[in-house]
Amino acid sequence: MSMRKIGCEGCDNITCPSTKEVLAQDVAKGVKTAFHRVDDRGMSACLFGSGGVCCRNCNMGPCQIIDGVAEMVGVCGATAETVAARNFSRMVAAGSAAHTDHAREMVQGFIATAKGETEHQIKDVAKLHTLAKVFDVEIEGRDKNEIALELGEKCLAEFGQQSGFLTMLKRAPATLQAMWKKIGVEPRGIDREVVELMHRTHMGVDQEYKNLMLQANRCALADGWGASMMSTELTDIMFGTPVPIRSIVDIGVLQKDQVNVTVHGHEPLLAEALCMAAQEDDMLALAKKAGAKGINLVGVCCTGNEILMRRGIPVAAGFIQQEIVLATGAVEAMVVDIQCIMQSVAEVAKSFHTDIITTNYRAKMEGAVHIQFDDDNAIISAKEILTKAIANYKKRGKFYIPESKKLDVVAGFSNETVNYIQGGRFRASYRPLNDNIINGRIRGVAAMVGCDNYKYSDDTHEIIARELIKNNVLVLATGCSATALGRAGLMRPEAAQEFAGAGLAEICETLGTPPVLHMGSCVDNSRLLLAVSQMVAEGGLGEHISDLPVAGTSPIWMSEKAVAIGQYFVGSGLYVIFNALPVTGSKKMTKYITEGHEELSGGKWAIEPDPVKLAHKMIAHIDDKREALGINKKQDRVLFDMDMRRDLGGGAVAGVGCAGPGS
Ligand code: NFS
Repeated sequence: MSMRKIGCEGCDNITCPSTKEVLAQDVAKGVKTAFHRVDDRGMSACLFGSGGVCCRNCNMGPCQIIDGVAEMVGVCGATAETVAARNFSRMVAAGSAAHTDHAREMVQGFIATAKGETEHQIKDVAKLHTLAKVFDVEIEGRDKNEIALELGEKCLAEFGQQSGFLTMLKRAPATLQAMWKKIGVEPRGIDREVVELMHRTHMGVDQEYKNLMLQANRCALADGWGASMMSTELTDIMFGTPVPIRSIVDIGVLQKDQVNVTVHGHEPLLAEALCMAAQEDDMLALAKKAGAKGINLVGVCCTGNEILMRRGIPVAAGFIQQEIVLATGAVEAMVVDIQCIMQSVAEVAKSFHTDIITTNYRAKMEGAVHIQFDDDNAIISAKEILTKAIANYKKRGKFYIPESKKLDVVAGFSNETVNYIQGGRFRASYRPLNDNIINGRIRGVAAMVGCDNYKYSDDTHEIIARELIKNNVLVLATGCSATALGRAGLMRPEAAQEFAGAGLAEICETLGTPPVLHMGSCVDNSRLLLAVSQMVAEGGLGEHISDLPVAGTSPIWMSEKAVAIGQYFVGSGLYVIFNALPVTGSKKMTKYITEGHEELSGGKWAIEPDPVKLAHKMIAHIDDKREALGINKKQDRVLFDMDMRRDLGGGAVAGVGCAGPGS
């Protein structure tokens, strides 16, 4: 195969074979990607912006602040720490707002479903009952739709609630709830906390950085324990709680003889409707009439993760591959809704027969076709979108689809599944995980979340995850991090034997799981909050989330949502490490979030740009926590006999092919 030189320095950040292969083809010749634009910008990042000390919040500036230089405060007198805290807080507010608006749509879709106004159904009745109890909704003698309607309305009310506190805070350990109460950061209502944080960052309002950070905490907690958790839970109830499922993550999942439709964005209402419509006879007949063998729906970004987790639909691309997937020339339509969609996809699509179809009134784009997705007529909307894609099939010109690398992933590790595989249906629990952390086979747990970013090598997630699992740290992954780790082959059960340390490999072999567990999309980071809460409740690993040998990272983040997620993890007691944070222009603010914050919630931030060092800082944190718990003793390697295996698996050695928690 003749390879065209991709030819940009940013392209040095590409290690993914499929990405390289596509960009090297003639068909991709005219395509400019963000990798190229990182180069073309030809200037290094502004130091004030990177340090978080450029203030644009009023028209006396912009003011660029130099920490410690008396003349270089803002015109209003704002200091480096005030400006850094304001900018950081605005990122938390924007990230939380994004999750909030997504969650509101899901709750409204859930209510409409309960009323019978959509084509969807209440699928997971056991989970409906569990959540109904959390919200004090009566379940005895009531129809599932009746319960769902009351639950949905109670959830919706929490967006506009003005006082009291969010219901799902009570799912946190009592110790954490007490801490939140003591420092006054229990979120009262979801929208209220975003609005108040925006208000407090306005010129001349909250000028005490630590006080401002309290509200940043409250806002982020409203996201994690409110909006995101509601979204995950109600989506599971409506579309099914994920169970282990095999699929593929690679650009090579595009099909040469089918109508390829990529669904990109975040809200699964659209994606689910497309999945249903793509299987209907009239759509398949239309595709055949156009000369195609079928309709191949594949995912991009977090929507991809949603339909991978619940339906096993392959993921074609993570965030940094959204242009690459179009550069194959083999995509008839890229259907997008909200968030993480680069404006450049419309430009890339111009080189091909591809339509970019926007579907949400909130998120339009020049050069795209807009077909408004209507929840109440979801299948009709979905069919209109697919009809447009099918019509493009005949216009397809030269294209190139890389050979699929056929690296399977096993996804679907919801909390319910993790409970189930550890103990079967009758003894489902986190006990085996806690026990194996205590006995040292598993050193600790790492959460890997969030984005990819063109500025850094695309194998960063893989480097970190390999280092962690080699050192017996179990990895829980979500979002584009999960996609990258799937692409790297770390979500196959066999990866445990190939790459994990002996203790972790033994546990994975016993349970039949990969060493990296896919827990879903970015809103599904709320699953991680419940996982750590359950680890505390199970006992033996301390009384606080902050006692657990657990660490989190979003190592090459790009979205403000990642900052909101990081902050709700920190506000819940976790250690969270990013490669960079725009606060370093202020010494006080940096010290506060990396040290002082620990006094508030037990959690703190850390910053480390080098991926291997970052992994080792996570491991060092895990070891510190093990030491404090008195469990950091070296264990002799023990070979499991059958009795021990039975004990570990709660009597059932449940493989990933199990029917799952809801069965
Ligand atoms: Ni989350 Fe990052 Fe976007 Fe999903 Fe991907 S870029 S913060 S992982 S798709 S939201």
